Amino acid sequence: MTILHSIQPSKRIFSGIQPTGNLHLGNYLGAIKNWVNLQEEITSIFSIVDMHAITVPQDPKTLRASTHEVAAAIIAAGIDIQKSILFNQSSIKEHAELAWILNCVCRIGWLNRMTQFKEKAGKNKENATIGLYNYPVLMAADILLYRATHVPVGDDQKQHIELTRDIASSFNSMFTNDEEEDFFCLPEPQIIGPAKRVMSLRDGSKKMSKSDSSEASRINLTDTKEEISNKIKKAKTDPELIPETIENLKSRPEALNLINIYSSLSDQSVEKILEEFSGKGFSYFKPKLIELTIEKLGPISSKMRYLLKDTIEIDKILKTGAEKAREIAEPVLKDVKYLVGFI
Ligand code: AQP
Repeated sequence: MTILHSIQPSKRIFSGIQPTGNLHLGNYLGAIKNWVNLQEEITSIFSIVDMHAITVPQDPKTLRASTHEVAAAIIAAGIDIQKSILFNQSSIKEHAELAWILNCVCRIGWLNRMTQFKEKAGKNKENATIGLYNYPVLMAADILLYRATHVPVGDDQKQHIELTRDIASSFNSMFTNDEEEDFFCLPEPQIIGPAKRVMSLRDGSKKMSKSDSSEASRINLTDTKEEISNKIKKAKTDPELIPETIENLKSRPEALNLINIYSSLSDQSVEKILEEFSGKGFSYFKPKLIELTIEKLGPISSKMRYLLKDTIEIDKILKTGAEKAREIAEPVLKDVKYLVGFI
């Protein structure tokens, strides 16, 4: 009988976000907005994943500033640091230690299938960092280090959660005896709401992304009213009217994207939005979307600006969060090391 130090909770939420520049509407609707709702159910762990950020070159000064900005954005969007744990990944060394062990479980063939690496490395694959290739193993370590059961993410991260499940399952069969319970549970992705994948405002076939060279492609959480208004006014649409059913939007990605954004921001179903706007053109719809986006993002960006006036306080919040996270992470890593055979 193996004596272990950590306990598998019946439910535990973990998710992360990279401090790689301005957070955008996709990060907010695909991830943070859902985190805010989920924290009401159970203590959740949210990490600013700075170790993931350095998989592509970062200016150290900018990385530090972005870490503060992302922390401020998460708190401003409604994460309650009394209820949830918020910390930056690099302050818990166990992430890197577990990632190494999982590197020795994960197969090269599994990593070769990851589409995010192919997209981010592009044609210059030979010149990409090993960290960028290895990113999904570190992500698996982030999740499994807390024996998390649920991972709220945008649709783009689904493949990485599937890989995490494969790694967890493989670890269990390599290191847990038949008569013992599996050590890692297989975490479930939680991909919630109509804005699972918010698309670029300039091209409905590309996801809204921090690294898109076009500023007009995304709405940042820090955008002014004027910027939000201009970007939505210029957002690509088509000359057709808004239809009655979602089926009729399937071949109109830009139109569908704006309807999904409206639906998610207003917390109403897409059906309800179509009922309200069907038969109208985008010249009618866009001003309504502008008004709603400003109403929802305005308070977040003003609170963010307020919080950023005191970065020492933000550092304190992250440090307290790291202490709480470490209490969970240390015994899990201790167990993993034991199971693997380290003394
Ligand atoms: N467009 C999106 N729609 C819905 N969800 C999204 N997420 C990101 N983009 C969208 C979700 O936001 C969370 C944090 O993402 P991240 O910052 O860790 O990484 P990312 O997916 O690499 O974000 P970007 O903006 O696309 O960054 P770059 O341009 O650097 O690659 C995740 O839950 C993600 O699903």
